[in-house]
Amino acid sequence: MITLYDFELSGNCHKVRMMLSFLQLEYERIDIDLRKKDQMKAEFIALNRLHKVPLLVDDELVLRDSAAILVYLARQYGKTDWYPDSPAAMAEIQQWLSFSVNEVFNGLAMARAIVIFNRDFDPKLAHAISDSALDMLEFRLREHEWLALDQFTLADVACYPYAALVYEGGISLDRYPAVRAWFKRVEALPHYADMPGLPFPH
Ligand SMILES: N[C@@H](CCC(=O)N[C@@H](CS)C(=O)NCC(=O)O)C(=O)O
Repeated sequence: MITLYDFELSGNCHKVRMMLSFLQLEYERIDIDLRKKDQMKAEFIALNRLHKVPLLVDDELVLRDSAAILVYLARQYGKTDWYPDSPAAMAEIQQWLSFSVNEVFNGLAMARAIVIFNRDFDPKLAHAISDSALDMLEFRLREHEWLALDQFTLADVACYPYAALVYEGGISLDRYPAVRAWFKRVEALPHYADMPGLPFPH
């Protein structure tokens, strides 16, 4: 039995919701409303001392961190080609998982969080990191359909939500046609899941 501790407006949580939907896995959803500080309640801290969602529980296994959860779901429940065995392929995907928690989170996610959650973060810094993240995505996607390898992988799941939500942070994607075309490819996949703000309003 899978349980997801989830906040509807979180892009990190949405990576996991997308994955569960792609894999057509049933799960129980427990709402952790970050605006009400539910993540600081003792029951939740007992599960994740870092007080962050997403958190996934699968029987005895308790997992925090969206990237770790994506790896687990891909390998435990099929779609191994989304995280293949070859060391080179794993490392290529890992580059993008790292990019998703560095440039994407500190740039694209923060630019949005400043606007929609009133997050205390330097807007100039968030926009500067966003620019370099979007340049990197555009550079890759000008010549390739997907972020890692020649196929859809966990790299795309990990980077899509905050990239496609960044317009909510007041950042225009007009200069990034290859990124917008990639959004369309992700959004056309079977069992793609939406969330408030997604799919991207093309
Ligand atoms: N690297 C983690 C980051 C998780 C994270 O920052 N979660 C945010 C919501 S998007 C959170 O729960 N923040 C609440 C807090 O820090 O108290 C992941 O990818 O899951």
